Amino acid sequence: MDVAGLREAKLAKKALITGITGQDGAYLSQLLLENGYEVHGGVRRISHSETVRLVGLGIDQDITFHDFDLSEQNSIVRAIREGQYDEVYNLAAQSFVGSSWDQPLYTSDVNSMGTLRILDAIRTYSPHSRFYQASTSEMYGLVQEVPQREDTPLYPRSPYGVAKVFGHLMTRNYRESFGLHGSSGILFNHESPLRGEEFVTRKITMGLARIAHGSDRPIELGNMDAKRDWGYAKDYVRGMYLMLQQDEGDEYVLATGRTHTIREFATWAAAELGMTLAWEGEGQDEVARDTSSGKTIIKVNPAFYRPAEVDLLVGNASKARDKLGWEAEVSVEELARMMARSDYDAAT
Ligand code: NAP
Ligand code: F7E
Repeated sequence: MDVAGLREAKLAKKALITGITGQDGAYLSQLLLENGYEVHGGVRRISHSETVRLVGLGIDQDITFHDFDLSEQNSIVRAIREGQYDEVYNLAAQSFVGSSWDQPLYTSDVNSMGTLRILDAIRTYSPHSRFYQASTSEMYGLVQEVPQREDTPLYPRSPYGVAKVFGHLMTRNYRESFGLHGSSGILFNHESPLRGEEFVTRKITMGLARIAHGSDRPIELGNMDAKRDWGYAKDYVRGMYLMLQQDEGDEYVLATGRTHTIREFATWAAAELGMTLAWEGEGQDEVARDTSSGKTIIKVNPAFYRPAEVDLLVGNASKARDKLGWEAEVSVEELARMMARSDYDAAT
């Protein structure tokens, strides 16, 4: 039976996605709709992005939206009790690590207690629902092992990371205590043209697009020595979906297994727009210039330094490969070029 037939015969699976207005929410919605799901999304009244990403993918009309806030117990209970979903994907979060030092209480409430509110609503009102928790490589923080695997000790370095550890362990606890089908995806950084503009990759590609269109204003960045394992968000939402199709809930790392500096990412993205970056100087004096125009493209602004850094992340996704058949398909260089091209085209 095709997707339309499934929906008409009311045989389609029903999923709730929290954080549906975000990057991953948009791509996961698209994937679930392609697989014949009835997709519901939790949206807060004060949404930053509203449905702009879903409109961009042309799928906003195919989704049922509900008022939903992770800090509001009633909205969660109502959604879970009335929805009786087959699958619940908890992607909502205060997801920007940098802001988590300025808003530690809010970040903790939303990212940790918000997760517990959903878990407990599922346990009480809809125990058949399968649950996905958006865990993160930020939980490894000051890394205790390289590369990081599911059983690598956790050492978060930000209020964001600490709060996500709570959600991660609570998901494990509800699985072990109450037999809930709960899975945590420990996802390493994943990006796309839909990435939030405050994250370093998108900040770079939007800045490069602006410069390629004639601006003389350099991009200002903080710590450029950090190394990240960057993949493509569309690959990663496929991994989330696969986790909930398994017989049992579990924990899985999703990563590419390669790590790169911010300089490398910027150099690839700039090349896509015809710029060749040469890096000069050190620390706060470091700059990147375009060798043909001589223009300064990137410079350091210490205002973007963080109180504590995560210097190196690189994941080992062999469990996801062996058990889910999952692998990252898009390389970081392709990703950097894709994002730069998308931002350049959008700015014309
Ligand atoms: P994102 O683009 O920042 O989206 C976050 C979503 O959470 C948005 O839809 C936002 O809604 C929603 N949200 C924020 N506060 C909320 C609240 N109090 N109640 C309900 N919804 C709320 O994040 P993403 O990159 O798609 O990431 C998805 C999830 O994966 C997040 O939990 C993130 O922490 C986690 N994660 C991301 C990465 C990554 O590299 N992208 C890696 C590991 C884990 P508004 O539109 O209202 O702002
Ligand atoms: O920073 C450095 C910054 O903000 C990456 C979230 O999706 O992935 C994301 O968190 C690195 C850091 O991502 C700037 O100090 C330098 O070392 O792009 P980011 P993140 O902090 O890794 C994880 C896995 C998540 O779970 C999170 O939700 O880049 N950096 N200069 C900068 N970062 C930003 N944002 N802006 C700068 O100007």
